[in-house]
Amino acid sequence: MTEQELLSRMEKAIIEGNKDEAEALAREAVEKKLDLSEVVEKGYIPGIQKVGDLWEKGEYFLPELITSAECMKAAMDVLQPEMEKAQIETKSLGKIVIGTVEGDIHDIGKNLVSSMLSANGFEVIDLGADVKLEKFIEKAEEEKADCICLSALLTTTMLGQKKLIEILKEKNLSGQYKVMVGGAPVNQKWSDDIGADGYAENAMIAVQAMKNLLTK
Ligand code: B12
Repeated sequence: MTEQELLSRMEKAIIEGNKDEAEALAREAVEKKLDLSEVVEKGYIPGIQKVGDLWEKGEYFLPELITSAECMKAAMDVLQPEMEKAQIETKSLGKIVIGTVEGDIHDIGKNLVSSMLSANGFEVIDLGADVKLEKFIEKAEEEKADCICLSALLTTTMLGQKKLIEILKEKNLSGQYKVMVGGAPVNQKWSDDIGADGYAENAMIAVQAMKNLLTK
């Protein structure tokens, strides 16, 4: 199978909700020593994006979404440890606390950002999804983190990103931690309006944006 065929089958496995296939293809990519970041970016992500489109068109319903999300997770469970192993032992580029804000259980995109950052030399503390705003700050304090990364996929939970920046101000902690925001409804304008330090539209761009942010 060529690399291109493998990538197309990955996309198809996510769209069709074939968990065994999604997982087996991830193992195959590892065995073939492919560039795993590229595999995620060009194989699995287009799959879940297609699922999103089908849902928006009303062709897919919640059960399909959940199944596809599970497939994505199964593939990432294989790929993430390998991506971390492959990372050359270097000094950590910075400590990041990441999570999806409270009220929001979407974690596929956040997991990708988390994997990419950790595969590229950042130390990542992933708090999961539906994380209380205070918890982000507590963890950042405890770990002496450099940056707090907030994911939000709902227009309602985006407000949590704004709120966290306000809480940091109230606690006189602005400046102590950089704040990076992301998620499908988030954009550069929103990031600027709420006073975040950084925004990235996808996981690959997030790595570069984080490097720029923490070396400024
Ligand atoms: C999969 C999915 C689900 C799955 C989530 C599974 C999981 N474990 O995550 C399930 C089925 C559980 C789900 C549930 C719901 N969902 Co939903 N879901 C989606 C869907 C189809 C895809 C999201 C996704 O994973 N995309 C793929 C990833 C790779 O992309 P991403 O998340 O955008 O992440 C990338 C970037 O945004 C960025 N990024 C993400 N986070 C961060 C963070 C930082 C710091 C940075 C820098 C970058 C970054 O990098 C990522 C990787 O490249 C979207 C549709 C869409 N088009 O987005 C709807 C969508 C987000 N869901 C929606 C809704 C309404 C819901 C529900 C309320 C449905 C319901 N009625 O119950 C519930 C939410 C419950 C809750 N409280 O959270 C709406 C939101 C509408 C809105 N405007 O608020 C959407 C847009 C669908 C729609 N068009 O109606 N959902």
